[in-house]
Amino acid sequence: MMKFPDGFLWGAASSGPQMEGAGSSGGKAQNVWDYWFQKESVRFFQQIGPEETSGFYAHYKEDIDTMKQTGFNSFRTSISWARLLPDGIQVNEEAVAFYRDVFKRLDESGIKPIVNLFHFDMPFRLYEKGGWDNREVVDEFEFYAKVAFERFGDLVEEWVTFNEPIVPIEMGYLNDKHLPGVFDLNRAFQAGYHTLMAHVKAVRAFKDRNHRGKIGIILNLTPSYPRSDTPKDLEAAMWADVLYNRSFLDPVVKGEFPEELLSFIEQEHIHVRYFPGDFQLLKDSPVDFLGVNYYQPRRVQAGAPASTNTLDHYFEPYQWDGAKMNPHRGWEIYEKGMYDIALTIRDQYGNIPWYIAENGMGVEGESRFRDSSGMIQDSYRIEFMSNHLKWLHKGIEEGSNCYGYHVWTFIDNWSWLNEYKNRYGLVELDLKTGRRYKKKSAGWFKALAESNQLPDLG
Ligand code: BGP
Repeated sequence: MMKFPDGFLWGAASSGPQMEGAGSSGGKAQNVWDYWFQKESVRFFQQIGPEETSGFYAHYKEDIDTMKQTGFNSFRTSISWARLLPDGIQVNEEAVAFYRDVFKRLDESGIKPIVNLFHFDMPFRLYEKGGWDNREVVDEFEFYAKVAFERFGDLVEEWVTFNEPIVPIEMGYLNDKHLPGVFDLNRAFQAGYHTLMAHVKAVRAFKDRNHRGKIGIILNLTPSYPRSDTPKDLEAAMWADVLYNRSFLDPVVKGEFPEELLSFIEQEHIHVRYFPGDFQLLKDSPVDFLGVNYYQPRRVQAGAPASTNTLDHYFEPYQWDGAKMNPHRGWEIYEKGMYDIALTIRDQYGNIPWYIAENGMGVEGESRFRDSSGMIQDSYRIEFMSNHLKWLHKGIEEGSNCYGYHVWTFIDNWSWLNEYKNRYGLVELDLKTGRRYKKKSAGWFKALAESNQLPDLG
């Protein structure tokens, strides 16, 4: 019997920009995604823009009922900064009323809301000022966080500052998958540093005002596995780990930067502007808990010295022969990675309380798996979750302090540049009608959540 600890959190994660819709109503201002779609819709899969989400803004009552029927005892979403503070000064009371009703209904349904403040959705007016490049945005974020704590603090006990703070940096400053879409290592570090300071200021504001509940952050941790045990490959894995995991993990949990990161900054002649007092603030503001998004590992080998891409000098990806792939997303499925994360947190991060904040499988063309009743038989998704949970369970048995598992996602939702190409939901969204239909995995998840133990594959 794979029983999970009492009170284990079962549920799903989503985000405001990916599920709310109503992008230009309810008083919401534009965020970067609204702006980018308006400017360059060809970049978006099948040119489906951020207005075409699952429409939680209009459907939240029925969606919360469906969550309850699926056995959820918790659900994570994010507040839209551009909806709550359209001009950065005046609070949008329509947004307050909407979020308050959502959080209240969740609570009345026995579903703990876990509320995140930033999920890749920089308000456009701040993007115009330079976004995370600009230190002023740190103060704007602190103000936004304070407004959120004050307006919703009586209904929310679990707060998250950022979801995957490294993603907008990696995708926007070392890639062109988020705006601004440049390759600039110095700007990447500056923007990353400001993101971290925004997190720290929000944690401080929360603690200084003695708000009830806890505050944490959600990081996408990708364990780095070297191609071989040669010193060069081991060093490559170390760099990948330092840059992509420890760059945020160490400061938010331990209050300090990894030494290797500091030597990287020196080696690469990166100049990060900081304020006196920043480092003390960082030291004084560790998180109460950690959310971990786990989808795939990172397989690395020594980099090619002649490469033109700066980071490739340090490590390069390689395709492991034994890899099991999710061909739709192009991501490797490596369930044991979840166990490795569990032990790393136990042994190297003081066994801080943590939970799996996202894990899931995006699949293209799910309609072909419909049975005669019309239900999508997503047995592959059940197998995916089940195999990960077995490894997570082993990590918990061995003492890792994990208290929950959230699947990505509840209802198929809109996804950045991929839109509805890969579907992740336990519940299918009919894009034309907006209607929702449970997939087979929703029934399996209900059995899992209600029994607090791993059911048969079904
Ligand atoms: C995570 C993000 C989510 C979600 C998920 C699936 O990194 O936090 O917002 O999108 O990945 O990825 P994708 O939608 O790109 O397939």
